[in-house]
Amino acid sequence: MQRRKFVQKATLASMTAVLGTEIVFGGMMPKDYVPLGLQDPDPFKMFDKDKDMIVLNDKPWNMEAVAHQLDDKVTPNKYIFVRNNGLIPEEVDPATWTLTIDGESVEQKKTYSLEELKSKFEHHTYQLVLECGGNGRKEFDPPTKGNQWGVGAVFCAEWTGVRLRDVLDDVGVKNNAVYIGYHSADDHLSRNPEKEPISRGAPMAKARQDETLLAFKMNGADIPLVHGHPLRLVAGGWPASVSGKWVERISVRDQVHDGPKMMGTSYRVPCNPVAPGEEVADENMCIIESMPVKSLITYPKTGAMISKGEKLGIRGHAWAGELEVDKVEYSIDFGATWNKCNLERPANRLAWQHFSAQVDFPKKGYYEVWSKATDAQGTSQPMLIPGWNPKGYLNNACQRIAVKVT
Ligand SMILES: Nc1nc2c(c(=O)[nH]1)N[C@H]1C(S)=C(S)[C@@H](COP(=O)(O)O)O[C@H]1N2
Ligand SMILES: [Mo]
Repeated sequence: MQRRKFVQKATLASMTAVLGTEIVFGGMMPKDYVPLGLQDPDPFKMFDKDKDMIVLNDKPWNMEAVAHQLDDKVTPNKYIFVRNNGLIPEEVDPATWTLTIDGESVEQKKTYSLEELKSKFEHHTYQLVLECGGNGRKEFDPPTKGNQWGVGAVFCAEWTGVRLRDVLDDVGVKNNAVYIGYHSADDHLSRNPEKEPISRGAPMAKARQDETLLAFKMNGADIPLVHGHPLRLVAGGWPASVSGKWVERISVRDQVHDGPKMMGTSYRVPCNPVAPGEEVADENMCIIESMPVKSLITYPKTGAMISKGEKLGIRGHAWAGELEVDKVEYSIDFGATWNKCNLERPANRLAWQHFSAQVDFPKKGYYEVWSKATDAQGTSQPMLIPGWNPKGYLNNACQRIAVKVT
């Protein structure tokens, strides 16, 4: 959130809330005055995040988790990465929030209050993996522009809401519908009200899946503001950019949605592999749909030390976009040989799956433990970096932790 704008619009009560104490002579403050105590925003406090999360950018706010913070089966808010393309909305009132369904392919446009959405349609709860398309970007060479995400722009939370499909059916969608696109309440960085920071979407088949929700709860509580309160589109297994936060309007389109971040190199990759650094013609770029198979060792933290003769228990999660993960293996010899991990079934479709193994080390010294998942179609993670692309998307390389046996 842009602190200055927040302060200018904020009431004394909300400033008091952020400061955690009363501004004693608050009524005497000049108009538009920014109290010193609010000039240096603490993103960890502001977003309720663990102080070991990594801040990648403050305009807009972007922060990610480190691998071992993602150890929980369902990710708690304090470890959930933050990705914003614009400015977090400041005035969000669930009591007056509405969602409009419009577009070329609706019978007629229709607006619902949040209360109507909640009372009219059945509620559903799913654990869903949301991973930024650019997660892992920092490993690409030559480097690509954008937030230099490590491995922590991913999480699996439990979302509760109504099915987008049920709402679309209530509105009435024409046969020529091909795509939905979301429109949200966040402002463009330029503050130009005519511009949207991001407006993406998905084909009708994805929009109509059981698990595609208009969510109003995350992990059993109101969605935190930074993650889309009071209403968020969630579409697990696809780049998290499809999951529009603060959604106010969904357009049912008779063509592929053409909002900001749908075109050019945004969330698109070469349809066929290219050489690193190569320029790719627009017509040879394809929109990212299902995310690729991936795994993450979340315990122990890299740099673990154990004594010779001890076994090391490792664990983590694996996910594969629209697909289930079939197996996870680990290697301690830089990928020369692999051993199978125990792998649990997902809590529901599009949730991540938990793996674990007991690892034996032959002698004292330095090791790396690598994990590799394989999806239900037999596709595995690449050991090192996958195909280069202009914006550094879809890095699903095997993750590694260092271990010292003493
Ligand atoms: N309205 C809106 N929705 C958005 C974004 C945004 O900037 N504005 N960012 C998208 C991107 S690129 C990602 S990766 C996810 C991040 O979700 P999170 O901040 O809850 O982790 O939100 C998506 N939805
Ligand atoms: Mo993203």
